[in-house]
Amino acid sequence: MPRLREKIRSRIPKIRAKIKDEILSKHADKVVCNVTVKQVYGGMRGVIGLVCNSSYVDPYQGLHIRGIPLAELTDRIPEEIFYLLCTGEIPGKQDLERLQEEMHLRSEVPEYVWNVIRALPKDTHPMTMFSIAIMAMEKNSIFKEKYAAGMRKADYWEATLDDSLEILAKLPAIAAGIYRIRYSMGDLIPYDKSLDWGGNYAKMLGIPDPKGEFAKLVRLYLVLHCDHEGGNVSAFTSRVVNSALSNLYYAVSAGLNGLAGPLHGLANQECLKFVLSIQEKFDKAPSKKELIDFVLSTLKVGKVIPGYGHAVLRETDPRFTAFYKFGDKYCSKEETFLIVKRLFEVVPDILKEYGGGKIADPYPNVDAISGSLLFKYGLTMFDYYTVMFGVSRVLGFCAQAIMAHGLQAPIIRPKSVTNEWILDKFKK
Ligand code: CMX
Repeated sequence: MPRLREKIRSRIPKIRAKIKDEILSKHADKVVCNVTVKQVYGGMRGVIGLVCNSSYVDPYQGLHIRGIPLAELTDRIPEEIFYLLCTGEIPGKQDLERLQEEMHLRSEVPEYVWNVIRALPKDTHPMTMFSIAIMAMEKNSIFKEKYAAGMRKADYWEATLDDSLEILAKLPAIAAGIYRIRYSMGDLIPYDKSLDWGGNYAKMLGIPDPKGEFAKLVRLYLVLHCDHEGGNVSAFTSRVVNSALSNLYYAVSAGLNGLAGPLHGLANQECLKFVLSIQEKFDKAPSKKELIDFVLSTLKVGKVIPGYGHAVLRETDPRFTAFYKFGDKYCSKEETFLIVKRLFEVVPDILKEYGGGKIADPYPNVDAISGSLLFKYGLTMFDYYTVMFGVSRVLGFCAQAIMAHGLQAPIIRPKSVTNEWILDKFKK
C-alpha cells in the first residue's frame, strides 16, 4: 500500500476536525461575501461559494499549490505535484518511488479503448477522443463497484483514490495514443516502466528528442497546468459531477469537456493559431509597430486576443513566466517564441486602454506561450494542445475529488432565480 494512501488517511480526520471545531463551530453563520445582481448575471465572478485546499490563485502572485508559489515548484515532476496536491507535502524519494511503481502497475490501457478511438471519424477533435477514452473505461470504476456493494461514506475517498490512480496511470499512454492515431503518426509506442510519468508521455508521443529537451518541456507543462483552484470551468464541472457521486470517470470526462472550450483550455490552440497568423502575414517576426496595428485590427473586428486576460489573475501569470524562462533558455531563436515575446511587449498596454479599460486583466496567461514552445519541438498539430493541458489538469480534478470525499462534502447545488424574482425583490 503506497504511503500516499496512508498520508491521506491520516490527514482526513485532522482536516475534518479543523473544519468542525475551528471553522463551523465558530463561524457557521458569518457572511463570507455579498453577491450583487451584476455578479448573478456575470458568471458568478468573484462569488465565494466553494472551498478548494489543493491550490489558490492570488490575483497578483498567481497559482500557489498547497501554499507554495508555483515558481518554487517548476523543477519538480508531476507525480511529486500530485502527492503535494493530495497531502500538502512533497514526497520523499521512497514515497515518490512507491507512487511511481503504483502507476506503472496500473498503466496498461485496455485494448477496447484503442478500438473505440480508432472507430471515431478521422476529423474528430482530439479532446473529444480524450473524453470518450475516459468514458469508455467507466465500467472499471472501483468507486462504482464498491458503492453498489454498500460502501460506507467514510470510504468514498479511498475508492476515489483508486479510481484516480487507475486513470492517471493510463493518461500518458491514452493521450499519446490519441496523438499517434489521430494524426496517423504510425504504431503506438509502448510504455516504458523505467521512465517517470512525464518522460513516458514525451516518449510515447514519438517526437524526436535527442537532447531530452522536449521531455523537460513536457514535465514542466504537466506541472504548470496541474490545478487552478476549484471555480474554473473544468475543475468546477468535474467537482459538480463528482458531487452527485457520479464516479471519477464521469467527473474527469466532464471536466475535460469544459476544458475543451476556447475561453478555457482551447485558448492555447487559439493562441498558436494567432501567432502563426502573424508569422504568415509578416513572413517573419514583425516590428513593434506592425504588431500593434495587427492587435488593434483583431480587436476592431470583435475578436479577443487569445492568451490575454483572466477571470482571477490581475498580473502576468507565473505559469507564463516559467515557460518564458524555458523559452529563453532553449528556444531563443525560434520565430514563434520571438513573436510571443514581442506580443508581450505590446499587448498589455493596448488592452489597458481598450474599451475604456474594461478588460480586468490585460496581462498574458499560460496559454499565450505554451504552444509556441511545443511547436518548436515538432508538436505542430495545435488542435492537440488542449489534450496535454488535460493530462495535467486531471491531477487537480483527482486531488480535489479525493479531498472532497474525504471531507464528506455534500452534493453541490446553488440556487438560481428568474428575472422576475430579481425585479420583484427590488420592487419591494
Ligand atoms: N481580448 C479582448 N477582449 C477581452 C480579453 C482579451 N484577451 N479579455 C477580456 N476581454 C473583454 C471581455 O470579452 C469582456 O468584454 P464584454 O464586456 O464586451 O463582454 C471584457 O473584456 C471584460 O472581461 P473580463 O472581466 O476582463 O474577463 P472575464 O473574466 O469575463 O473573462 C477570459 C476571462 C479569460 C475568458 C477573457 O479574458 C478572455 O476571453 N481571454 C482570451 C481567451 C483566453 O486566453 N482564455 C484562457 C484563460 C485561461 C484558462 O482559463 O485556461
